[in-house]
Amino acid sequence: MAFDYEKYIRPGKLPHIWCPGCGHGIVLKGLIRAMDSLNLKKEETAIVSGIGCASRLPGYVDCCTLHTAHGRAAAFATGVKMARPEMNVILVGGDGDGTAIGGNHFIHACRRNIDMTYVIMNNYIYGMTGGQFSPTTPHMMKASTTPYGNPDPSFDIAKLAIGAGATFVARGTAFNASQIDKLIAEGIQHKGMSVIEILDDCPTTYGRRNKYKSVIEMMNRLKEVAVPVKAAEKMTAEQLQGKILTGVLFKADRPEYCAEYQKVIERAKGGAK
Ligand SMILES: Cc1ncc(C[n+]2csc(CCOP(=O)(O)OP(=O)(O)O)c2C)c(N)n1
Ligand code: SF4
Repeated sequence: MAFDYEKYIRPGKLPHIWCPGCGHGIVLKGLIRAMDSLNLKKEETAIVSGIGCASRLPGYVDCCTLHTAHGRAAAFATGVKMARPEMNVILVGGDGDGTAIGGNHFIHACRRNIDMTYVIMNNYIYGMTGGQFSPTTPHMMKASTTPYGNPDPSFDIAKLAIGAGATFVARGTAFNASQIDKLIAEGIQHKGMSVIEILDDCPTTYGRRNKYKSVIEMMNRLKEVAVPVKAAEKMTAEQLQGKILTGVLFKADRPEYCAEYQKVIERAKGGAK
């Protein structure tokens, strides 16, 4: 039987805003399948976002949702989790929202290892505002603000998250849709800060400008560059040149923030110094 997405969708919010071929819809469906596979209760699940095309995602999902200010998803989500630690807190947003204006909130949520799951849709661009370059725009690729090519080196979101202290870090692509739900579900089950980067595409402001002829061509690029971590172990440095690792990239055990905070509350109640 076909999967019933409708039970998780707010019909009144449709049609969605995304362009044909935008990868964000693939991520929305992956997130819904992940929620369903874990049997998450709608009233115990909060999806929090900032601003951008990717950040419109929570509006379509029938659970507790917060659409906040640009870059501030991690700050609002931290508040939700601290006030209601029993809730499943999922953040969603774009590379611009999460690693440019929201970069500071992102690294500190990772540092605290607070039990939340951050799904970052990396389409290399500020899609909503017309395609300005972001911290993940690849070197020398074009954006509206770098019409002759982007001279900046780009962030590796997964490495940034690991370096900042996240204890579950994974990467998938919009091409491999069936992997997205599994990575998100594993991230939600992990106790601590989980970051799942999904490479997806903005054909409208990035694809056209960089001379991709079609969405299919962009999808094929994702297919070609992605290498599962297990397969990468058997490849040489030369073979891995220009490839992007996918799957679970990092997993560690470290004290979780809400639990640590609770200990401080208990100590304060007991009058301990
Ligand atoms: C404080 C503030 N600055 C700038 C903006 C304009 N703005 C809206 S969305 C956006 C970029 C979103 O890019 P990204 O997070 O990568 O998501 P995408 O649209 O590509 O999915 C910007 C700069 C804003 N809304 N608020
Ligand atoms: S502008 Fe780009 S990111 Fe925004 S909906 Fe269109 S394709 Fe998606």
